[in-house]
Amino acid sequence: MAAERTLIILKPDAVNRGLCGKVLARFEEKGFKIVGLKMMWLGREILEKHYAHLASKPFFPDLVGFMSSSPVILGVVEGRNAVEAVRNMCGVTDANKAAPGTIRGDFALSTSRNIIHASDSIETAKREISLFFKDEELYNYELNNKQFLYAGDELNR
Ligand code: FUP
Repeated sequence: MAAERTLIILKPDAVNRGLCGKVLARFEEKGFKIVGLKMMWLGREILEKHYAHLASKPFFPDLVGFMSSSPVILGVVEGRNAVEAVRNMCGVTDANKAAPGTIRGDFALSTSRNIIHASDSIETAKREISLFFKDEELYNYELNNKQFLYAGDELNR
């Protein structure tokens, strides 16, 4: 199986509202493997790189201010179709419109205080993971439950 990896950031609202455990549990319960996890207090410089594509948006100053207002938890999640599946688990950007059952739909009301960031493509995931994690902070290990998570044909491609 060509397992994908994707970056998640549990934003300051998740940390300050005490929701990080619940959010991480969803990825574990789904069957994804956490291959990197750490807390960081992000500064303006790294946030301006991470959100470079949004630099011209009117909400950009608030976004950077919010994301640097407290420590965040960064994770790398691995599994089949991880990029798309994790995005689907997060729900749409405006948490008020996010479907019940999604992380944003269940835990937030706002377009900006929306609990979690997740990479939006395989290319973006590679760039974002390398922005926040050194190679030695990511772990290759086997979960002994693969045959209960994936069918044989899914394991072999
Ligand atoms: P998403 O991929 O769902 O995180 O959404 P975007 O990349 O479009 O936006 C990134 C972040 O910018 C959002 F998570 C929150 C912030 N944002 C706002 O604050 N206001 C907006 O209108 C849109 C995005």
